[in-house]
Amino acid sequence: MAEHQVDEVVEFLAGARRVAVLTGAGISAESGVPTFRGNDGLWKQYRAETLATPEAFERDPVLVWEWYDWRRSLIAPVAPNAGHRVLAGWESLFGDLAVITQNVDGLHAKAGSRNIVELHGNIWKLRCTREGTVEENRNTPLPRIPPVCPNCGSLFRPHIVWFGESLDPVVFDRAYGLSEACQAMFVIGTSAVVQPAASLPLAASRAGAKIIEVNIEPTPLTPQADYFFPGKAGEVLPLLDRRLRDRRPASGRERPPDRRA
Ligand code: BV8
Repeated sequence: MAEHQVDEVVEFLAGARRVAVLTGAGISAESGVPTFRGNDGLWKQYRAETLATPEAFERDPVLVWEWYDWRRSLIAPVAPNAGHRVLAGWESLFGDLAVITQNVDGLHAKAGSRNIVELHGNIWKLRCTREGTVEENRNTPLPRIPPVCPNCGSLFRPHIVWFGESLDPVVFDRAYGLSEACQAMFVIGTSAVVQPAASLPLAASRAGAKIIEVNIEPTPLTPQADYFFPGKAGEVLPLLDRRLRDRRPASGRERPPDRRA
């Protein structure tokens, strides 16, 4: 990582208070969770985009549930990694930090983050396809596939946003508001392809925020990022964290001039 870039970012963040972090599957890769587009993203030769759709569920709910049950059994035993833990610690360091995640694995919460926006839902939540009621269920494996609603006997579906489905407008509006209000946005471990999540860094940049991207390889967003740190999230974030803590007291007592004062 270019030392002068680290210095600049640490200097800028030393006085920043409102920080947003957009994460994708890459931040969970070092915990052993398969990414979507990486070579490990396949299940029984199916691509995620073909299984994570209402059409696939309509066609074969057992197949789709077998896939989610496989992912749940994979995610249940894994622990958050250093990348997740640094972000959890930054909630007190910055005073006003929000994690906006595309991940459904729940690892940010498991690491201790509290201010989380789950754009695409959560794999530990089931929703009744008839009543719309949502319940938490952490059974792995699921005792019955497909799981059904104990109240009305209708199919449960994962409480997850599938391709072709709109995000919950309340959730997306919150994410958009945080993106427009932040002074800096970290974009970590995402291929920055899936919409509308990939539009959030552009909204933040348009509103004057610094975009700091962390990824093992460049993405379509990299040309618009102010800083690009090539590397694994679980290695880059602890390094930035150490430098930041050397430079600044906890929870932003030092305030920079607010550009929207
Ligand atoms: C919608 C839940 C209204 C499911 C998910 C405009 C143009 C083109 C297409 C569209 C468009 N608008 C809408 C669409 C359609 C679609 C879309 O964007 N398609 C893509 C494929 C082009 N969007 C939708 O359908 C959205 N709904 O827009 O509704 C509408 C509908 C139709 C048409 C118009 C409007 C709903 C999208 C949400 C779908 N659900 N997840 C589940 O999990 O089961 S999306 C899912 O895929 C993830 O949540 C995530 O968002 C995405 C995967 O991306 P990443 O997380 O970035 O993961 P990926 O594997 O791709 O990349 C990992 C990255 O990490 C890589 O860059 C890698 O280099 C890096 N990395 C790896 N290891 C590390 C690392 N980085 C750092 N450290 C490491 N160790």
